Amino acid sequence: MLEEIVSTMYGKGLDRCSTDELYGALLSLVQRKAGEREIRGKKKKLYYISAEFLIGKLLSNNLINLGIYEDVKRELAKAGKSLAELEEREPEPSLGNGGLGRLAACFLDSIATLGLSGDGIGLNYHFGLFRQTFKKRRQQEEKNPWIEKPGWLIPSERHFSVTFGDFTVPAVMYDILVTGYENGTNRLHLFDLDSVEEKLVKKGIDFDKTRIRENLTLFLYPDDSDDAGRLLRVYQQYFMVSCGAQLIVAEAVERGSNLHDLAEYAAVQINDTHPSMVIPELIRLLMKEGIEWDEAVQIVTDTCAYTNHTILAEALEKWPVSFIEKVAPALVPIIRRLDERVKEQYKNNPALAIIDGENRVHMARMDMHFGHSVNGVAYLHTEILKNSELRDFYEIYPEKFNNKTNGITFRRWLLHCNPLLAAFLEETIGPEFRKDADKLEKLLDYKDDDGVLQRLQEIKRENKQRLAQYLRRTQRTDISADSIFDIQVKRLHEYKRQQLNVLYAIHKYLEIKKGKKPTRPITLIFGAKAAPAYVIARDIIHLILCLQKLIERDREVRPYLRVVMVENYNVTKAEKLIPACDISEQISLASKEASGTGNMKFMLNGAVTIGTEDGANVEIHELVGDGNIYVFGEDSDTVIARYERGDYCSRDYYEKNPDLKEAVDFIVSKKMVRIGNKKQLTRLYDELLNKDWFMTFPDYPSYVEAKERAYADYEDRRAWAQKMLVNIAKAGFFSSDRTIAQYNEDIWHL
Ligand code: 26Q
Repeated sequence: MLEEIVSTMYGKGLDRCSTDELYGALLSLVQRKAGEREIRGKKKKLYYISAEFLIGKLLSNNLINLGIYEDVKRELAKAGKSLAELEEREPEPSLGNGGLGRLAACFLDSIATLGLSGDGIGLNYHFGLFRQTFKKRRQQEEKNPWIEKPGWLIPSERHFSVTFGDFTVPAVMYDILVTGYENGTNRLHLFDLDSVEEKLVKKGIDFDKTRIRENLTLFLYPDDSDDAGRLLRVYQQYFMVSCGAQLIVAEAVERGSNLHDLAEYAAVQINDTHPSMVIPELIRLLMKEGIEWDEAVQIVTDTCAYTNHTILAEALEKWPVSFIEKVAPALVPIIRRLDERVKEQYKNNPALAIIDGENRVHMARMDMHFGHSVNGVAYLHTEILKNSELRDFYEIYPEKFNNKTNGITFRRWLLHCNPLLAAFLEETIGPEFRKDADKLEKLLDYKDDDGVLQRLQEIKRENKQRLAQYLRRTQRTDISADSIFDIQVKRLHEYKRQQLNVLYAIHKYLEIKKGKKPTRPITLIFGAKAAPAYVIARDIIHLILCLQKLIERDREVRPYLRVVMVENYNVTKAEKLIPACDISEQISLASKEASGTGNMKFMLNGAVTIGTEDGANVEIHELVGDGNIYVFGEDSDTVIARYERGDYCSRDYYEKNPDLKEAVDFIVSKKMVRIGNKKQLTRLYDELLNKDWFMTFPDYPSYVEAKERAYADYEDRRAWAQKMLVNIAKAGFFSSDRTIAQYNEDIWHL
């Protein structure tokens, strides 16, 4: 199959092609085969609008979904070529920050896999999210170019124009084909400007924030925590939704809509509040086509649905009216009119208003009033939205609220990233699990089968060895596959509590120094990017890197404990780390992690979770049972009540617990300050002692206890393998195919 392609493309044999030529040939093969399967001719279509699509590398995944992975691999091998080398050559598009963006990518895969008609709408960030490097034990940011020709982007025929306050720009659209697993193909539409000037980026990720025509799609905004460049972010958002709305309306008309019936032709899912301006923009477009106000509002409400991904108040977007006035003046009268309607209807509750007393537009409130569905992303998260965070809205619109527990695509997070496990599962329980994730439960029949338990351990060990090799090659760190791999990888945020894990590492270090050695060596692996302006997050990275160095240099401790921080954690690295994990760290402060999706990926690959009763951990716990997860810490009710009382004092815990005190004090010890930066370490120490907003200290004792228990249990290798088996067997629920089927059943009705 490839032989023919390279012969037409380059006029030579496979064996004589360069890596780039082979890659080009595979691109063209995939694009052709994927194009043949496009899902067309359905009346109603879903548009998943999102500022982020963290799609990861596409080649292998597409080969798997098209059912030609093995054939291609074999044909290449025959010519002495390796598919792995081509996989490595592919750049990773990093068009997302973390969970929300990766979820959008898993959803596109499942939508196509279920044969539903649904496209993604987003932006074509030229440099994506920053690439992380470590210098002097600190995070540095670099641009991350990923666009190449030939590549996955297909320029489209459609052109739009977007009018901002001071100028109008012509927009271009690129498409990436999204293949379903042995099913149809949809598209991810990424909008861009021809006038974007990559040379605007000088050092690192610095650029002139004011030159919108030239900078609009240079970078994905890396902050879910700070304020700089907010105006540019609003420009990005309006650009995205204006193009998206124009596309939605144009395609609906092409499919036969008269626009009065738009809701029968289009469903729009708003991924957090970043695309919320699509609501007033669609109203504007409908009114331009002659539809009256009341009807336009109703049509848009029937079309749009909103997903909430966070309960952190600071992440709920509120834009000053003046920003919108500057960026999208045409939307201001519409938003004001929507706001008047709300204020008229709910006179005595300012918490329901779209525009508040300080002239800020609350995007989520607009979504809840003028969308027909509001969903959280895990059972606990949705309960918290209904009962506390969005309670006022739940009271007026109980019928709009629903839960859709997140999921992950098993194509990428099992078949692709863990071929050994996938093959063994097929041998043991047959191939049905590939299409129907619930079939993984058949594995439970083998819970007492020594052969199966043995093989699960062998596969884990093999994956650990591969990871060790990879880290040796890429980061020059030597870790042993005989140690316990205890992994925490996710964005760096105080609520996710990497600092709690570090406190444990320090505790262990001090214990070893005092002569108490662990039964088996422990390798604590971290991976995390910090938002560039998030000072404390950067300090936590600094602390981890200092500790890593300290232990590397310590011949007494090094054989028993290692700390390794993986540079530039991204989808590609996740695919190598997750299959090699023994213990999955999911230790957010209860009530703060909406769902988590890494937790699901680890479970599916046979890691055992240590976690709080937060997000989807609650559902994992319920599925696997007490004996197959390590749960610790205060529950969400306790935490929420403590926030309400406002009486948390971290110093009290510090003073009452000598073990905790010793670990915290070590942050600013002579040893650490010699390796690290005193100012940064002290700032972090002070933050913990005087604030500790995410309450690591109350959970510290139970966390240490849970870790010790898990490490001790690990020594009963057979019993541990049974835990692995139960986790894998019960992971079926977390297939994004299930999640998407529920979205479709309850919200989209495609
Ligand atoms: C907001 C305003 C200004 C600039 C940036 C932002 C911003 C950017 C990204 C706000 C939020 C995000 C990302 C949020 C996110 O990733 N949330 C995660 O979503 C996952 C999928 O539902 C959940 O599993 C995680 O629990 C949740 O943290």
